[in-house]
Amino acid sequence: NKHPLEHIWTVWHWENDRSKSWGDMLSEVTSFDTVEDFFSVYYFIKPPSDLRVLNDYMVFKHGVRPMWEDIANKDGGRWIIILEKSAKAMSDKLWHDLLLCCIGECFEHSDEICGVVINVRNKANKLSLWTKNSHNTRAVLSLGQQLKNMLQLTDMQIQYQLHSDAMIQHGPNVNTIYKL
Ligand code: M7G
Repeated sequence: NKHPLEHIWTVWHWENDRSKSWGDMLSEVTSFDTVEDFFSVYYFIKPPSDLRVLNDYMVFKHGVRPMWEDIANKDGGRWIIILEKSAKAMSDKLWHDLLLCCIGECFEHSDEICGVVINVRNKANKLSLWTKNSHNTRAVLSLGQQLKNMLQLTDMQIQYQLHSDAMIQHGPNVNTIYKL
């Protein structure tokens, strides 16, 4: 017997292709709802350190598309962890740990979690935890603190940004509303 998870999770992959719009670069890979199926997917896909630049993985609760526009995300935001490229193993480890914390429902306020994203980029990778309602300050700050504790990010600063700001501001200029 497989061990059921609280939620069904869907894995998405995004790969840059200049001929397409952002949404068309996104593809749904698979879904899982047991611990065993999670690990089959996890070991089947490449670790973030083997992905080419301008690739992303997204793992979201079933029914939530990994985009700002989804009804579950539109009033939300994300906690972002910047991962230096020099620390390759770090990206893989934190990606693994954050996934396990999410699918294993280790977080308090886990109902506020929409999903997890890793962006592989030239200068640095970005790992983020997407939350549903940015006005739920208590849950947002609690999730940020738990993220720091569970992933042992004592020396690293994490930042919370609103998707509504990311939609209109770009790249490094997106407003940060909380830092921990
Ligand atoms: P990014 O991939 O989140 O980060 O956003 P990056 O700047 O480190 O590459 C890059 C660009 O992708 C944005 O400026 C948008 O044009 C597009 N994009 C990213 N996301 C997450 C979305 C989204 O959810 N919806 C839409 N429409 N575009 C997005």
